[in-house]
Amino acid sequence: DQVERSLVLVKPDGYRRGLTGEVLSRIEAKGYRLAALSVVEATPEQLAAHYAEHEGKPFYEPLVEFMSSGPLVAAVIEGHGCITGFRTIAGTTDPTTAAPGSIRGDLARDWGLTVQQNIVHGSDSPESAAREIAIWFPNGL
Ligand code: DAT
Ligand code: MG
Repeated sequence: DQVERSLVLVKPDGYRRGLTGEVLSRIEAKGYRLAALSVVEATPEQLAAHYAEHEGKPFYEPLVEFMSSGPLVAAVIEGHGCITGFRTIAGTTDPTTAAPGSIRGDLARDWGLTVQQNIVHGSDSPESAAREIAIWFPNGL
């Protein structure tokens, strides 16, 4: 299996709701390998770096606050096409319209908050994956 790596987060809502196993199970069932796995409380520096592209947007501050609201799980997954593949099994950003069968479509909903609590993050490109893996696994894999 040609190695492509993606950075996956089980966000604080997913961790709090006990959905970490469900998310990891779907990743493994799809055929991707877990290369690294960690439960962490995100630092402000990590979140500023991770979400730099969203700084200044109306949901940025609530997003960082939400991501600081409890432990999250950081994972590096491996497998051919896993960057696009994970985003496909995650579903689209808005959980209300995310497809049934996807993580967000099956397990998340809109809570009427400024920020979407949509259980998971997945890198959106090889460049993002490399950048994000360095943020969450600064000591390497
Ligand atoms: P994704 O997580 O699908 O890659 P993104 O990178 O555009 O989406 O945004 C990062 C997170 O910010 C997303 O998971 C939830 C939140 N978010 C994005 N757009 C939003 C919006 N319009 N309203 C509320 N929250 C939003
Ligand atoms: Mg994104």
